[in-house]
Amino acid sequence: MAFDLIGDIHGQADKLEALLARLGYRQSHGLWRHPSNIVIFLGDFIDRGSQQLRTLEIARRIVEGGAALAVTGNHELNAIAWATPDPRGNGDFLRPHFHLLRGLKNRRQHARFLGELEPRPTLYRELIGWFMTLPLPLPLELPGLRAVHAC
Ligand SMILES: [Mn+2]
Repeated sequence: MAFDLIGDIHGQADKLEALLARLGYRQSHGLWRHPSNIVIFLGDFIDRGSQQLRTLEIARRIVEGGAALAVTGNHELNAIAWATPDPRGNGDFLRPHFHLLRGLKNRRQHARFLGELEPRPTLYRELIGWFMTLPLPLPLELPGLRAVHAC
């Protein structure tokens, strides 16, 4: 078995599908598969691009179908922290929304994801939950291969 390593998709679903096709993956029943290879997603599925949800649908289906592994990127980690209330009870979140300087910067960086998912709170929670099932930005250890998102 060989691995195809794909990192930093950042909401570019069309480019992801074009890349998979070019690498010899074929889509059937909404799931991309390769006759011999599997994908290792190196994190940063989200933010920046205009196809946040579609990117996650494609990637998640491949991972859950057993044809890919994935590690978390710093953008997924940020998304988890953005969605998690600060346990110190200061009314803010682990990744601050309201901090005078960092709040705006944090929202701007996450704006494409929030733009697609904030109007869909159930799906939003579900996707944050999926991020939490991925290995954190720690190495994914495989025989002869260690995969990690640089962050
Ligand atoms: Mn990154």
